[in-house]
Amino acid sequence: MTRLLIATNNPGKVRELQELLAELPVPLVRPYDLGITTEVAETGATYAENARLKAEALAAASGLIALGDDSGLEVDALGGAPGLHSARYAGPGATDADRRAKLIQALREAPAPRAARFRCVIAVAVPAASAAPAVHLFEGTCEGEILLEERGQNGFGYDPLFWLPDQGRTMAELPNPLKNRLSHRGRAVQAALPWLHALLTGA
Ligand code: ITT
Repeated sequence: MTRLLIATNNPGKVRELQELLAELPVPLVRPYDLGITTEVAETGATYAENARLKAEALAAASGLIALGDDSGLEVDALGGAPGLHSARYAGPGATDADRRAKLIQALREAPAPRAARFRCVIAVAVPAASAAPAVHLFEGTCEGEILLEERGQNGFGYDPLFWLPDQGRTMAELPNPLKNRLSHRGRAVQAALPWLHALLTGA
């Protein structure tokens, strides 16, 4: 049976993608489930290029349709940083908490509201017998502001600092289903779902 490989090693993304893709008619698998330990170097100049690199590498390693996610946080007062480098913002081996601490430090002098947005590009690579895999891209963004103190325990990454003015809460204070509806990743997956359904059902 066809399976869909979630081409990420980030446990927060895995959980959200499992929830967001639950309605698809095929089993979802992680690289870990297949014993695949491929580390993809994120050498692209855009989210789309990095998402494509992840999806293509994991489709090649598994022979399965693979869905890669590249995402990041862009803060206007920092000229769009950490952006494409959001995962590497506090250097190698750093934790989500280290990255949040660095962001608070960088914005210490910046007056509120500190406008920011999360971006996500999802790439789906479909292996082909005698050609390079076909890759399809879907995007989502979510606008907000950066707080200088953490609020909330849900989500992952920069969520406790990402304030949603319309909700009066941070992303880490939202229940999972609401984050999945409003977030950059939720929006990218919503854009991908009709196409994924058609692909996986042969419609
Ligand atoms: P993979 O490449 O294995 O998918 P990664 O963590 O390296 O995992 P990225 O290169 O896309 O993923 O880096 C995204 C960074 O932005 C990372 O530090 C995340 O914690 C953060 N991030 C992405 N989506 C987020 C979300 O929904 N909420 C909070 N932070 C998020």
